[in-house]
Amino acid sequence: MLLQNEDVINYNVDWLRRFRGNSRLVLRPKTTEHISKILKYCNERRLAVVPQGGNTGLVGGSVPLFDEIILSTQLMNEIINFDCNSGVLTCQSGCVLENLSANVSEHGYMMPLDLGSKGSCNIGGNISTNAGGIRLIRFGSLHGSTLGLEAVTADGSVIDCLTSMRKDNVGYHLKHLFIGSEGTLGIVTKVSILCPKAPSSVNLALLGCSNFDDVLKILALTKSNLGEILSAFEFLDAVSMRCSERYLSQKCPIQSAPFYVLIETSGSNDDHDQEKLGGLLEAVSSSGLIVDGTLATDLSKISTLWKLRESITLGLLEDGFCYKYDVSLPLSSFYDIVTLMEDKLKELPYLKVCGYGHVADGNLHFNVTSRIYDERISGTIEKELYKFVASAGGSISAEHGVGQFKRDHMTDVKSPEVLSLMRNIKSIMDPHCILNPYKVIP
Ligand code: FAD
Ligand code: S2G
Ligand code: ZN
Repeated sequence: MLLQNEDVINYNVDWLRRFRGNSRLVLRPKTTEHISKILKYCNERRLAVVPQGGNTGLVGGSVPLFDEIILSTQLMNEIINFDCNSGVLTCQSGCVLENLSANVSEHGYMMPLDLGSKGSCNIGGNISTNAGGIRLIRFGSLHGSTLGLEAVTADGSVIDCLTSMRKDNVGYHLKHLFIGSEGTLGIVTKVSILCPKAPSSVNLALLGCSNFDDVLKILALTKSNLGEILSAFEFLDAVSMRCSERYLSQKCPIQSAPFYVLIETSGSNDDHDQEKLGGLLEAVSSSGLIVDGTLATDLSKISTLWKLRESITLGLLEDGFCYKYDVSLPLSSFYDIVTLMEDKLKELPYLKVCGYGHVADGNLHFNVTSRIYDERISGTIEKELYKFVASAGGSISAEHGVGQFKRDHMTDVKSPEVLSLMRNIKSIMDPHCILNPYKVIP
């Protein structure tokens, strides 16, 4: 469709309002065949294409830089099959994650990932970014739960790696090329995902701690005490919690603390799970690791507590501009970057510095906000943060990908041999570089 003004923004600007393209053309195919024909046509004429799912990506990967054609999977939202015996869901890539969750839960199953963007993100986008989310600690990454997929490469070839089998050791495992490649190697059109049975018993504890070391001690006790029933372990600092409270106009139900931890259990026996969780809560409070805590056992209270974690992202945007960094760090220096950056930024007009995220995965979401974009703030963060991550042996992108935002840091973190192999793979699969140009590969 040719974009009228009000649509231009929706498709050309990323979710953070940080990156803006200038495309006047969005194509919204419904089938694999449509995509195959579109890409064949574009490839022959060297027309660049940006694949777009829910446009909730946070590294500018889903929007054009110039006038690349936007290929939206919005209309590819058909559920092809759900096998109630195996829990394998087969669907088109434009299905919205939340709709898939609702669908599989009717059969007593759940999706193996849960993100705050579930209301808009597509499963094709999740796979293309190898999205993590709050349940990675329990269900692993999409490289494991994606059994197969179908994708279309730049010349229009349909690569059928779709399977509902858990084991398929025949030839190269090509699906992994498309998982996390952010639309630069092909457009994912269908996926088959292994869904776990939905738990009959869910509990969520919210604990307040006086320092980050206690968060780590609670994490260690949680892993040894809860074992297989642990399904999420998230942390947020006081600034993040206040930000969510303000956004939601909802008070945190426990007394203020410098740090908070959310611990979720998912199992099949309430008594067993609550006994284990009770043992853990007893252990952490008798060791003086918490200042306060509350336990939610009914779904509505559980959802209210999760909202405090999920609303941070939206709350931060209310400040104006959000400098968002998603990094992996060793737990030994995990939160140091927040205190370091507070000091480095103290002379500049920042509003907030905060840290939250999937601490059990070693994944920190570091954010700074200011009224308007300030190059001095961005420059200070870029200079200090990447140096800190490199010196700590971390990763400059834990789950959000590279997109255009982190592309120019690739030469700092990937060896010339790794980058050259990436370029060779790209040149075989997309020799005319029409797929999501200017992203991921510097
Ligand atoms: P888009 O943003 O549309 O695209 C993302 C990338 O994938 C782009 O490079 C695009 O070109 C490519 N792409 C999209 N569809 C296809 C396709 N079919 N074939 C090939 N390439 C494709 N991310 C996490 O990992 N964990 C979180 O916990 C998390 N929480 C979030 C919370 C909020 C409030 C928001 C706004 C975002 C969050 N994200 C999180 C980031 C984002 O939601 C994920 O990266 C998500 O996977 C993007 O899906 P999407 O459909 O919106 O993809
Ligand atoms: C999360 C979402 C985006 C952000 O909340 O887990 O992945 O960094 C993030 O706020
Ligand atoms: Zn996250």
